[in-house]
Amino acid sequence: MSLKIYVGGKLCDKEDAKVSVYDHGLLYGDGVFEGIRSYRGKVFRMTEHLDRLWNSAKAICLEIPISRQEMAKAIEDTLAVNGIKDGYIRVVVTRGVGTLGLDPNRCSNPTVIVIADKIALYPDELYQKGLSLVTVSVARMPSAALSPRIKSLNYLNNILAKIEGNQAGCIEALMLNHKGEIAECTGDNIFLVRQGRLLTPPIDAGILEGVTRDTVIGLAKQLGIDVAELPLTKHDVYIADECFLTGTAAELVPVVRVDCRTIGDGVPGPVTRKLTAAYRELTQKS
Ligand code: PXG
Repeated sequence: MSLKIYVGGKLCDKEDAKVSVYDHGLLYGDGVFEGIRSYRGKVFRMTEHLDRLWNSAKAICLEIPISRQEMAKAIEDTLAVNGIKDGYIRVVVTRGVGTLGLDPNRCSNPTVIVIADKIALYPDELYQKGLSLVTVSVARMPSAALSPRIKSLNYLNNILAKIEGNQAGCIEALMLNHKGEIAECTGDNIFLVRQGRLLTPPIDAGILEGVTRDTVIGLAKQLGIDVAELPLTKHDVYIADECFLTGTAAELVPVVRVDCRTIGDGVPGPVTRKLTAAYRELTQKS
């Protein structure tokens, strides 16, 4: 049976789920999106993802044509009709069909799309052994140009960094901000552990406010782990005892090498393992 996709209020077959070539989401990357997980048939952190989607839309003056309740229902219906329990949900709101000019005022209706699919997980080996990162020359977009807090359809900044990372043989790449501080990876936030303390760049380092990041900070506090959001440099990464990444799809992934330096003992550390276990428990019970 073909996957059903929600497009503009209707569930249609995957083969028929199409947008116009005049949609400004395609022509200019003008739109916003979310990547959400469901565990055991329940959407994880629905409110937080919808809040971020609405905030991203507000920042680009895009009015989402349905209510939050309707969006939540569209997500739940799309999961249910496809019989997906543990899955990945992509919500996209584009500016809609317009003319060939940039002007969003020439677009009629924003298009709402909900895709629910199986989740493509990183191989289990990566969670056991940890991954290698490389710092790339592509800087994260400065907020004065385009705020990284907006989860927009324009991901070329991250894609260029990903390409550079791939060329260096890494599946994730570490991006710095225009000041040379640690920002985030192309699709994940970064955490360090130093002397038992959890460190992560603050939002004003120019990063996406990751939902997983927030969840992990909350879990760490519950577990009595000291957390600080501080400007960090590459040097802080190199001398960290532990390093891991967070993201909706990846959850927590240990990092054991950065720029050919071994991080800590070169294996996933105790704080990373403890937080990973706590995160998995939370996804299974909430
Ligand atoms: N930083 C960036 C730049 C991201 O795009 C995260 C951090 C992690 O945020 P969450 O809320 O997921 O904890 C993201 C989000 C994918 C995919 O298909 C993932 C993201 C973006 C685009 C695609 O895996 N990650």
